[in-house]
Amino acid sequence: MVDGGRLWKRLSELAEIGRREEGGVARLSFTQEERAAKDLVASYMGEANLAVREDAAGNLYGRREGRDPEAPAVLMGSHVDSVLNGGDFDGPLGVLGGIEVLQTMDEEGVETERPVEVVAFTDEEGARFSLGMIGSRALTGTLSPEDLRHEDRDGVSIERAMRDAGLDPGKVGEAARSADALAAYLEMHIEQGKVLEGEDLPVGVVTGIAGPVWLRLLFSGEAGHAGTTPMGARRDALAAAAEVIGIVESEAASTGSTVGTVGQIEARPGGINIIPGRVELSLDLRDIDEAVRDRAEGRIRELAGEVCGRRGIGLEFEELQRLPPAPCSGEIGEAIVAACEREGIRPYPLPSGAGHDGMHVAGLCPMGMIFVRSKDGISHNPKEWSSREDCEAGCKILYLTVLDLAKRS
Ligand code: HGY
Ligand code: MN
Ligand code: MN
Repeated sequence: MVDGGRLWKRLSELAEIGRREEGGVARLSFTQEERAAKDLVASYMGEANLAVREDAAGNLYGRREGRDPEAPAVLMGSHVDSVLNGGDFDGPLGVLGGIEVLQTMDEEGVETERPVEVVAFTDEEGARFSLGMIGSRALTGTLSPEDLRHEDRDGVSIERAMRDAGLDPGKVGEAARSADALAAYLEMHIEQGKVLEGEDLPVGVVTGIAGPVWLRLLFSGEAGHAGTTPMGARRDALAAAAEVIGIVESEAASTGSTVGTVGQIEARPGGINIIPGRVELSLDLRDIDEAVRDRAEGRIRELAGEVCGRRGIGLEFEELQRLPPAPCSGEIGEAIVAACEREGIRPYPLPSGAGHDGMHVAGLCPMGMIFVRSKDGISHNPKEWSSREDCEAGCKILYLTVLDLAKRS
């Protein structure tokens, strides 16, 4: 069965790539840290006797053949890029867990009908270019030329970053695979919430993934002298933005299921004695129910327009990404439930508030996810942590589920 010690050792090794003083990790896409992480993962894939390849989008695959090399493959995956100061488990657990499953199969001489693969997707987080899931978009043939024009804070586009990383952005189409290449996609991931901890369960069965809308709000007022401009004569872009941030929080909270976050804010010119003339905000709005999310978005747009109208502030919305919620496959969910029951773990279904590559892969083949308990539900934070026992439990469920799916003809 899977070797939890080897999985834990590899998690610890990978976590040191991109380690920051504050204790978190920073492995942004198409940086040397992500490259180093993929090189280390490729070495683990070699130790598992997998056929290793990297596609035109930088997705790193390891493949183990089954009896029928033409059969659609069972694919496991996740990512090794991180957010700006992220934790050790978000992404790596799914990639290293998949390698552990395949290495165990190899060591135990397990024969499957289907080929089984594991992939480390390029740029799941979107931390650098505010797009995200670049690798799984490429896999599903949905990465567009305008997507590649997204820029990071230094004005470097995805296109340029790919070239600097030795990739040819004009060839990302070659990373696309057809629907008959894959039979199922399965991702093990940390829950990044508190539900499993509340249920005192090590793992859970994901029912669906909430759909995110990412927007950029641009407020334009008038820069002015902080000392000589009466309060009634200002067009303060930051004061308007502050009101809108409060609206985001109250409108999201009002539905009972929507989450709304303003994670980035930039005020210009940024002087202590200058009334801000321009402000840029990010908005991340999500719900497992698309209609509820879109109604909340409509209210936020309407109320923000009223605030800015009253204050004489210009307001523009720029859409960065919009994804529908992605339901998980019932058939794969049943296979995960059967694996939990076999391991004596109460099967517990729960939705994912976080986005994952499976949202895109679900467009190609049935998709399923296994969650592993997160301590205090913390993630995207150096304090992100899951126990070795829970990581091993999740990997056992992944192994049994993949074995079930891969033995089917
Ligand atoms: O943003 C997310 O939900 C994921 O962590 N990329
Ligand atoms: Mn993740
Ligand atoms: Mn994440």
